[in-house]
Amino acid sequence: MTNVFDPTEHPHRRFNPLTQEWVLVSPHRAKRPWQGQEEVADESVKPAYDENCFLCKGNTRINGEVNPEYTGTFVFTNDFAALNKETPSFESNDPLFRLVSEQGISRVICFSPDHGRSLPELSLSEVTEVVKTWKDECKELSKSYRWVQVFENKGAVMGCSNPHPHGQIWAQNQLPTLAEKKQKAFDEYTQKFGSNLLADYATKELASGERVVVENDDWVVVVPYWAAWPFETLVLPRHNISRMTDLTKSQEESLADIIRQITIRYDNLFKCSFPYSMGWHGAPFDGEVHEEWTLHAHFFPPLLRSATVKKFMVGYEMMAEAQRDITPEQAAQRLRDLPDTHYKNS
Ligand code: H2U
Repeated sequence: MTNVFDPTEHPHRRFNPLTQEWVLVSPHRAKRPWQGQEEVADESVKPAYDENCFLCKGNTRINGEVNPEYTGTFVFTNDFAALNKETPSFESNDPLFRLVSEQGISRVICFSPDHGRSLPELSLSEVTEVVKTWKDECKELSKSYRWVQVFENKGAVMGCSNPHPHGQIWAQNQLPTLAEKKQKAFDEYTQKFGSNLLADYATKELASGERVVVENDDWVVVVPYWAAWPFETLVLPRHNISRMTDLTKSQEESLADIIRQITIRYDNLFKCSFPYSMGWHGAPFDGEVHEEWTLHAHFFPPLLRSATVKKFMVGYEMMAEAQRDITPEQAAQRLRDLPDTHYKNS
């Protein structure tokens, strides 16, 4: 080992200013020889309709309700909702046994009636409709709830119970833990530097280009400097937008474009339907302006080396802090170099 620090070679920790947590980066470990399996591309064509799917149009859900013959997106209240608007108020403040009851609502959003095509396989206008539906849901739910969490779990490895393209929308009164952490981080940054943390970050990433994967006029996708998952990305606006409800018509379409660009590259990486958890964070709906907030999305994909070899957040991660081998810069380069056409269409 030389005496001159080389971030592409030497172990180091990087700071995540959003969660205010550190991640250990061990770049030299990515150079280990790989003798695991190399997989063949998944070229399977999934049927557009599955009679056993609870989310397909015209099918009966578990609670006996029949889905309409929908043609675009379709939103319904989760039949096994994690939150309920009728929950009675209650609070217990014993410092070791704190509890506070929560009111809310959980909805499911089907992205398309087509059972077999996920976001990267939908057209630009179909993904634009998904974005519009997210915005409409946020608009409606923000009248009653302070926090609206839009997210998608994709792939069985991420706990997704059904391959039909869908996501979820949960709304609640209290800020969940991660939202609260970000509020604190954004407040502290704005107080200290007089500007917006993620707007400053986007400007610096665009100037360097090192971690940029894709960009268009309104959005940029980067592998964040502090990424914990091997191919984690962060979607950021290039202009100030603090909430999903602020999107203009043209920003809805440019967002759909950037979502297609990143998810197509994800599928192309290991030539499979790339699993991830994705979700949106924007300013709380509390009547305040929140200039410290920037709307953004995280993609957290679990895969490391192939369609089946995933990164495990286990021993050291559970006991100490997140750790990664391939650097964020290497991950960005790999994603950036992939074709922008879905491998099934090329
Ligand atoms: P996930 O696969 O991402 O868990 O989302 C599917 C959701 O759909 C899940 O939360 C709901 C499940 O509760 N669901 C219904 O509400 N009704 C059904 O008939 C099947 C599944």
